[in-house]
Amino acid sequence: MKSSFNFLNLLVSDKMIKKIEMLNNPNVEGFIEKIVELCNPYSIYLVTEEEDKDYIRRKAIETKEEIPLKTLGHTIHFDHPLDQARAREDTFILADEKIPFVNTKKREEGLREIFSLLKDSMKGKEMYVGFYSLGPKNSIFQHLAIQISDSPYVIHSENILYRLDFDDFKGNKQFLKFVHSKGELDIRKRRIMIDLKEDTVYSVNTTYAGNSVGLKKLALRLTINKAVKEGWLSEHMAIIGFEGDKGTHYFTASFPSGSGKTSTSMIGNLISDDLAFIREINGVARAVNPEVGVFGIIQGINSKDDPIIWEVLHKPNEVIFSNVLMTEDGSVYWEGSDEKRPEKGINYEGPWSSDMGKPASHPNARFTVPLTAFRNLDENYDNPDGVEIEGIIFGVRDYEILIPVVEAFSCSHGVVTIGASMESVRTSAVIGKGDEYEFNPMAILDFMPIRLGEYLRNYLGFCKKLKKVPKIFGFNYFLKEGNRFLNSKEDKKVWIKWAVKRVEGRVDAIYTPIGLVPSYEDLKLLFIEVLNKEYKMEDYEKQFTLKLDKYLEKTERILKIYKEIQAPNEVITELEEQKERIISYISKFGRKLSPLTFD
Ligand code: SPV
Ligand code: MN
Repeated sequence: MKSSFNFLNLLVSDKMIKKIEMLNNPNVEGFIEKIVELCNPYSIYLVTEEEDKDYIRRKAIETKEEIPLKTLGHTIHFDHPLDQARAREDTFILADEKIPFVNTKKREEGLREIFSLLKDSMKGKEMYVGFYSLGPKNSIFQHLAIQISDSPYVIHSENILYRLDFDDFKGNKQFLKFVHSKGELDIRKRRIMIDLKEDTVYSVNTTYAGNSVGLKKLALRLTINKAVKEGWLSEHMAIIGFEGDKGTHYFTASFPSGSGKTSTSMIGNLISDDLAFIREINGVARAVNPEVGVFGIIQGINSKDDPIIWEVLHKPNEVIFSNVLMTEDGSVYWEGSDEKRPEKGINYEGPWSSDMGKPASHPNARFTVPLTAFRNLDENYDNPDGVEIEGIIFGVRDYEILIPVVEAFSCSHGVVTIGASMESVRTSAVIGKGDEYEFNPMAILDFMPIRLGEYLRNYLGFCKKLKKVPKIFGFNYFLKEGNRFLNSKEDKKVWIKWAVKRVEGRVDAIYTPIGLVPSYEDLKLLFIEVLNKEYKMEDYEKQFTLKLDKYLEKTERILKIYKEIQAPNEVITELEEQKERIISYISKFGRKLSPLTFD
């Protein structure tokens, strides 16, 4: 059969033509044609099978987007100094109405702007077209996606992070579309336009993966929109299996970027470190990882605290390091590593030496690796049916208020007063000022493409569909007294153990106005069991004293936000009830409530 595919004046091999004809998918042809016409590349290369991955690895090196390092499979990539993190201000949801907390731009205007920036952007360059599956193949969770880019680094990252899947595009299938061009890397003209109407995202003048690798955070905007329409959840969450006395229990965990999600994922069996698709199947919440790789923060990774990641980053294996220091002998160094700090090297700003008094690597420097490199990978990581979720963790970076662990009274109490009430200190994963508290419900606000109230309505509706409801926990690893953290890094293992025991029904909890908290006696035993450490009563008291006045202020702050945006009644009611409970406790016990006086 003759294809109607119109190659214009493009250099395309017969092999590529055959591939396209084989698909017999007019949507795919139409999409590629449209982008060819817009971006005007010199040639086109379809990434559809294993051998194409080799081609892309070679191209990444030939174009100097990546530099090979001395360990086999390791390369380094540098992003522009002003392009080291997600660019919130340059990222727009195309919508004709204003939406609170969403950076919108009128659709026509946004499309006009991005098309003019993409016009002829690939002139003289090769255009790569990658075909992927978000989520396992042969699965109800699956979404197909195509990434077009002129950057071998971007396609290389996609090849590591996602499942290559060409065959599933056969016929008239729908798919998500991502168009990226490095353009001139003129950061002033960096734009990311998200078109929910056409399930398409355009990105230009950037290479930082959070802005350019479509299937990661750009796809998240599209899938949140789909999930809310279709009654499932697309979340910024890790998926982890924790061992209990009665076998493995799977949890999802949502933390704002740079606030403990990856380290939490390493405590159990890894399925996902960043994203989750969750569906109700026969009354049970089941989840899959849309990805098969990790794009993780490297700063602070050391052999003692992070032995698994350390191993992944030091053995011969496919790794793209980005924005770390490259040394003369072809190895890398990052801040917080326990290797000796080199005297000099090259980083994303050019030559670096220790006497410059600057960090050797960027705080948002990253590594890109396949999941299969991790020795704690869970056997179900690619299971088309997903895994049953029994616990949900919402964690924040809060130095002042929240206690280390609390369990919600119910699904809606947890969703509203823990997940939807998250306030967390901003980290270097987003361009801009650090160290400010931000309202960040479900750690997903940066990716919210629709009204937050609609998103929460769907979440609460999801709770109601479940016959087996996961327990919801709030975590905070970052509580301080003055400048000192009240917990050590490894204490999180104890909070997790407690949560697992709660899921198994093997431990009691104490009622407080904000939720259920662990007793001193139980934690004392768990500290011995998990860390072989003595847990002092005075530490418990410091960590778990409820600052009721602060909790009240927080509840009022959040309530105000949700009243202003006319959130669903259930959201308002949960918060008002929480407020009343806190007020009544303050009148009985005062502004602070020591856990030792808990009943
Ligand atoms: C995050 O910042 O949440 C990440 C990395 O997972 S990025 O791809 O930049 O979003
Ligand atoms: Mn993330």
